[in-house]
Amino acid sequence: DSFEEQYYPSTCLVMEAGVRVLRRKDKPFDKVPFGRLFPRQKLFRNIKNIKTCAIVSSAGSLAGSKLGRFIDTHDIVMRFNHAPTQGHEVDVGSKTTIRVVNSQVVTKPEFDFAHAPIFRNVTIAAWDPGKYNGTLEDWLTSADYDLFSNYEIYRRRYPKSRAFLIDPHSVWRLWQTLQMFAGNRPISKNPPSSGFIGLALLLPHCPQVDFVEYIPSTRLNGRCHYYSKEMNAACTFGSWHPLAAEKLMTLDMNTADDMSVFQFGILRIRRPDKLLC
Ligand code: NCC
Repeated sequence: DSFEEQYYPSTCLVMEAGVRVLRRKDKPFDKVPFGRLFPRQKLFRNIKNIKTCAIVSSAGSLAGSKLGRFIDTHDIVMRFNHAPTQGHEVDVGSKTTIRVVNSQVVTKPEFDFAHAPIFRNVTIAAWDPGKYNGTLEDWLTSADYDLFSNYEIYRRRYPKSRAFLIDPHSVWRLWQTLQMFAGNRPISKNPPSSGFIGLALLLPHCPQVDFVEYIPSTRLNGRCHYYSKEMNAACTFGSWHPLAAEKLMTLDMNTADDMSVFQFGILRIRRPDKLLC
């Protein structure tokens, strides 16, 4: 077989993982009180008008990037967990459309998920991996962090909010996609990071995604986050999440040139044509 015939685009693989949010009709949530609180709306408004999206990683090397204005030009801006914009606008912008948050952030008191202004007036997509091969019934009692109670509090408090839960099965399908891409190198049996989950969630809704400072640029400074002084290279290269595999696969999807990726810190990923996949 020629290389041409064997090659199947990574973007197609990621789209096929089908990372999705849970809906009211999904069993067993149709019978669970907080399941009736899932928003009826679509994840994104006016999807036909969405042309460009930015995903802002929380990497330390965003500090000093001055990418804020560029980030804010996108129709949709995705951020993660409690990553702030206030005080960092020049580097990371000020617009936020959606936050992908892990279940620790929903649960741990220090993040104050149900009250903190940072989680208001933005779309929320919360995730928790549960057990690999677990059923959704199992997940209700065996989530890594019991995100359901705070989710329910949040939804009751803000009934007009757009807060969704990500289907944990789709998170593990994404993990399988990563393992497929990595071939015979075993990746860690932990879920992908919020960054990669966010990319897979967003790509089907967006023709062009600019992922900022996910592949580390030459600004790489050893800091974990742009918003804290903590030094930890594992945040960038991975220890618990299969982060290196995620980043290799994402680099495989990139269409921007090296100047853009490694000097500016911007990867560009185009949604594949349906005929291609
Ligand atoms: O650090 P975190 O991630 O919130 O970062 C969000 C996403 O940005 C990308 N990233 C981050 C730092 C860095 N140097 N390089 C990067 O590429 C990653 O894609 C990452 O997903 C998470 O994925 O949810 C994570 O959350 C934190 C933590 O729970 C929250 O920040 C709340 O404090 C996890 N850290 C710990 O549990 C200690 C982290 O492993 C994953």
